[in-house]
Amino acid sequence: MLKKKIEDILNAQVEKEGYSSNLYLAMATWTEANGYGGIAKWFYAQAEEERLHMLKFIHYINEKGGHAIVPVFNAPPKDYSDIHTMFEEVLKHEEYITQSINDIVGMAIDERDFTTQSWIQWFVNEQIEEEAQVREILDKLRLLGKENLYLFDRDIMTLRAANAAADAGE
Ligand code: OFO
Repeated sequence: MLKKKIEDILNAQVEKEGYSSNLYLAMATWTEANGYGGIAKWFYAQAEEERLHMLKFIHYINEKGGHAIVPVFNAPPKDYSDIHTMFEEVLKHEEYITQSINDIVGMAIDERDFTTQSWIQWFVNEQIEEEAQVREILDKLRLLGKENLYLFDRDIMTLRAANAAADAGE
């Protein structure tokens, strides 16, 4: 059985993961509508991943005897100035998510909830990878400059596939 405090912080994370999914979906549709089909694919895939993260939290809360709540989500921004700024916002958002995952770890330790502490480690590692991937994208964007995004748009999914293969130890 989850302590109420733990159930509440996990439910707050359900909202954050769902908002992340909607944020990346908004970025996907903006990039698709503005001619960046490759970058849009990256964001659609990312939106899907975040939805799976949300579901992981929902299932864990329910399996542990709590009640996962589907919250109201704030609408993400619909317009973005450019691709560089967009990925800077992604990094800022992921850093915020990392902080909230760390807060869950901290509370699980304080409450001596060793099951949640162990379960949440998957997300601790996931955040390391997600932040690293976005930093890599930002490094590439800095190298390319603002005008030259054709190749980046073509290659961004290759970068994602390479990261996935590295994670799988291929
Ligand atoms: Fe962006 O990662 Fe979920 O947790």
